[in-house]
Amino acid sequence: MTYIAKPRLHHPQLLTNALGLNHRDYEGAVSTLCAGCGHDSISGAIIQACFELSLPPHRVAKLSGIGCSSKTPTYFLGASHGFNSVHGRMPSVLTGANLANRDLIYLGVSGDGDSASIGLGQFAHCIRRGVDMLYIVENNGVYGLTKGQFSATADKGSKAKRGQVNTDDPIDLVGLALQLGASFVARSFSGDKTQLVPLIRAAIQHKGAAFIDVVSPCVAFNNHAGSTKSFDYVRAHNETVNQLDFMIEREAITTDYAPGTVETVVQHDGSALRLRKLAPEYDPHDRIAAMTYLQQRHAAGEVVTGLLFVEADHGDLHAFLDTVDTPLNALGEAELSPSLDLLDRYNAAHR
Ligand SMILES: Cc1ncc(C[n+]2csc(CCOP(=O)(O)OP(=O)(O)O)c2C)c(N)n1
Ligand code: SF4
Ligand SMILES: [Mg+2]
Repeated sequence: MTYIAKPRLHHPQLLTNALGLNHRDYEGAVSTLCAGCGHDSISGAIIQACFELSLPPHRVAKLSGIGCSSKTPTYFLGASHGFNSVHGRMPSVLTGANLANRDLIYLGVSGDGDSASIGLGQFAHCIRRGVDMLYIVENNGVYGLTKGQFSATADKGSKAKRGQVNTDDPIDLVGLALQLGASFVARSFSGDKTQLVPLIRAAIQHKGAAFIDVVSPCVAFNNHAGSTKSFDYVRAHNETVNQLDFMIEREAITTDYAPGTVETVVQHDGSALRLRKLAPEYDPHDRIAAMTYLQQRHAAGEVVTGLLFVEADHGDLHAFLDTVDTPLNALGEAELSPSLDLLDRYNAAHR
């Protein structure tokens, strides 16, 4: 239960990271989600990624909307800043927080209903503005919290638990994120932590709008035959275009790969993405080709996963607005109040 804190006791020899913290230091309260819910696996992947990156928990701000998915920030990073906003409104709250304090690491957690239905406009503007964040959608194709109605990401022709057929075309948030200018776009599966953890690590280190759509089966309402968001369907139709290894600057690149199958992408902070190409024709630097490829594979019933697009030096909202390096919330009266002389000269320049 959310109100029951986890006992602080742990094995004295738990692995510690560069900050001397162990895995438990990145956990949150006990989850109240259904046993087997994909969202809990994503929380586990976030905990693992933040532990491996040695992130100081107090430097992270986690924000969400409303839904089972949006409840999950309570279950990880218990020592971080958290804000559970209104349904579909997480992106504007996150944008405001990021503008006020550019020094925190922003993690937006949302659901397919939260982002593709009521919050679609908010999602779109946050992505196109290039807010520096990792935006995760835990995508189960239904409104889990309100008992399993189809959401806007449910595939046309897919079946609800009681047999109704969805007649609407789906919204593909990955396709939208690509079209709207996100500079890091990936899709993964809650049942594949080997793929998901490095993607989360790389996306957190990425400067700019990073988006990961994680297919995350709802075991209560959308895990039956006829669903395209079930564990069985995704396992059978997963087409992984590449496999990612992610190294922060201080880590040595140790993995050996056959030449020609691997590409290294260096990000602005010196961290390196090593991409092992599984679909040699797939180019994660070509935004338009990526959109075409995704649509073609979707039409064939495949779920394309991996790092789908990356532009390491795209920049972020603060770069576009040319804001000062000091977080706005740390500016004092002296910086915020121009002298009379400066004000006169500024006004004169506009006459
Ligand atoms: C303004 C408003 N409208 C409707 C609701 C009811 N509501 C709560 S959660 C939800 C859908 C959540 O779906 P999703 O974001 O996919 O999360 P999931 O539970 O599937 O993880 C809805 C419609 C609400 N809380 N607020
Ligand atoms: S209703 Fe579905 S999404 Fe919500 S906790 Fe249960 S399995 Fe997860
Ligand atoms: Mg949902």
